[in-house]
Amino acid sequence: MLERSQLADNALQALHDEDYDVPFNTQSLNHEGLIFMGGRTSKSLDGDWTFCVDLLDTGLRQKWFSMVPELPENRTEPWDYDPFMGETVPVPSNWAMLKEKWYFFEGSAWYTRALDFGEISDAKRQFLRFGAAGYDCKVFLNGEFLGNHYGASTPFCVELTGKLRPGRNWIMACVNNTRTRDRVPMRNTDWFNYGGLYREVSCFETPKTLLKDFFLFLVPDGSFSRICAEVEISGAQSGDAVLTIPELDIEEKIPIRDSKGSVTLSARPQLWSPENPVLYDVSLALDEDRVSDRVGFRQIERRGTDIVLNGETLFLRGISVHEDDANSGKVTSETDLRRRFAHAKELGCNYLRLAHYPHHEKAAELADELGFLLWEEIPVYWAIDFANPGTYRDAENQLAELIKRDRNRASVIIWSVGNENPDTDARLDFMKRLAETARRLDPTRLTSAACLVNHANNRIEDRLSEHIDVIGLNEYYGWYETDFDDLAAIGRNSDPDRPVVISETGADGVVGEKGPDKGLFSEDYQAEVYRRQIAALRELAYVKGMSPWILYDFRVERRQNIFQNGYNHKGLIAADKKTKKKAFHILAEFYREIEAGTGTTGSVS
Ligand code: GCB
Repeated sequence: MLERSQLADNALQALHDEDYDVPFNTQSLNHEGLIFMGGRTSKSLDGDWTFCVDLLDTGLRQKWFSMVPELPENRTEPWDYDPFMGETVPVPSNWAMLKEKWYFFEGSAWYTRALDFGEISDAKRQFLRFGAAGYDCKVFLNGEFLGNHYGASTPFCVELTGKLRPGRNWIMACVNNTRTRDRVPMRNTDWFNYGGLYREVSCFETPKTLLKDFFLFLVPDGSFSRICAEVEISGAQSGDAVLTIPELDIEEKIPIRDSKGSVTLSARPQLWSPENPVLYDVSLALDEDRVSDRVGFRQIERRGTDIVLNGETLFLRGISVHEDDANSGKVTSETDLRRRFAHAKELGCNYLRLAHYPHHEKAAELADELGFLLWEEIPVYWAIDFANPGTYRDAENQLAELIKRDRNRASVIIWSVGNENPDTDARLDFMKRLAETARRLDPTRLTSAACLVNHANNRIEDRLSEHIDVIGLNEYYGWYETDFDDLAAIGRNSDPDRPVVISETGADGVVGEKGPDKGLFSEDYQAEVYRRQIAALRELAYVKGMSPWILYDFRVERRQNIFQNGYNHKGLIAADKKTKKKAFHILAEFYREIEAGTGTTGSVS
């Protein structure tokens, strides 16, 4: 049967064209369009959006986005979907958490909502901002395709200027979470593939000329006495921006040429640290536009095998954490974040690894306020199509979006460019370039990657090491690797010239009746692995921190044995985010010792 839809260019094409999606993959919504948001007023577009899962991509084939509202009785053709009525879902949300029949759904889903504007001023620009959409998000306004964004965990902006009409407008977003070879991550991950508009969506207006990017930092020259501001504007080539930091008596003009400007100033701010997380109110103005932020100043560097904060060596007492919740999936609330930091504090942490993708932007804001150091990461995870230039472009864009989003956060000390990737030539080139990009966009932080042990040689040996500042090492002695003696052998055989942090180690431990009394998956077994790991690691002088795997149990499709039931149980706290396991207390005790200066790592250097 042929379709009669006038909405498709021609009815046959809608059925027979297998390149129907090609025009919608421009990836034109990327870091270049990201706008600095601090202090801007925006209108929330959270709440109910009409929603439909679309396994066969019928919406793109039939061009659902070009439909206009029409009463059912007035329609002249049978619509296969009506974006303007019917089922709604709340935004932000992950569809997997809303209905059982959507739990494992992977494909496209359509979100639609009205956007009402009164008068539209010619003197203003209008934008949408999506906090994150997993994974590909195609955006339409009143039937027009405005671009798509790749990457499930970073924000993007869509310019609406000149396209809005007074009164009612319709936004549609087609969000697709299909796992494909070219994406970042690829097809196989040890976390749940949550799809949807799962972070906040908003719209905002700016003057014609706007402050697009604002990076403020303590110049990392060891003097702790110079602050640098870098600014980028949009809508004009030149102008004068004004930087104000009242508590430091700074009010300074930044001349803009070719849309960019920078200034370096003498200043002696109090230094930010986990013990003294002091933040300064800063603002930046350019003609009509004004943004603000709360910024901490501190210097992080590596010296030999040391990590040095504000001139003092540091041990990173950390824990890894996923963005995952038994009820809300990847949707993160401030309550959830505050609970996470409270648990980390109880554990004695000064550091968190936000694995394995950019977490909600509020996480780093709170870490700034509460005094935690952060490792932030992009999902260059396990197998990636390292030889594919399109995949590189996607990974680099995710990195750039993360850095532009968070580089005013004093808490963030490490940009990580990947996790457990095979040591091939293509991977080396790919990740080396990512590390260079991180340094180019932000010369004030350390780079890292979570590397694997070379089991053949029992050594820390990864060709990427010389291109990053900190070697992250994932090792699972006591769990995937049985012989703990090998961990000591790695200690003896390795001679890294830069700091090593144990970016992961751990074991599953299932709490309560569901877990076994002894052996693998028991709480006791997990606790014993922690005891033995701590005993081995405290001997390694070049280990300058650790972030064991992981704070909370988390949902994952690939773990299906009778103890796992769709969860990774390596949490020190169960998925209820309440029940602490025995291993929690063992790690807490070690961190207390380290903090008191009696448990620092030791004899092998
Ligand atoms: C790893 C991965 C992490 C997994 C963990 C595990 O090495 O980096 O994503 O969840 O091991 O539990 O196996």
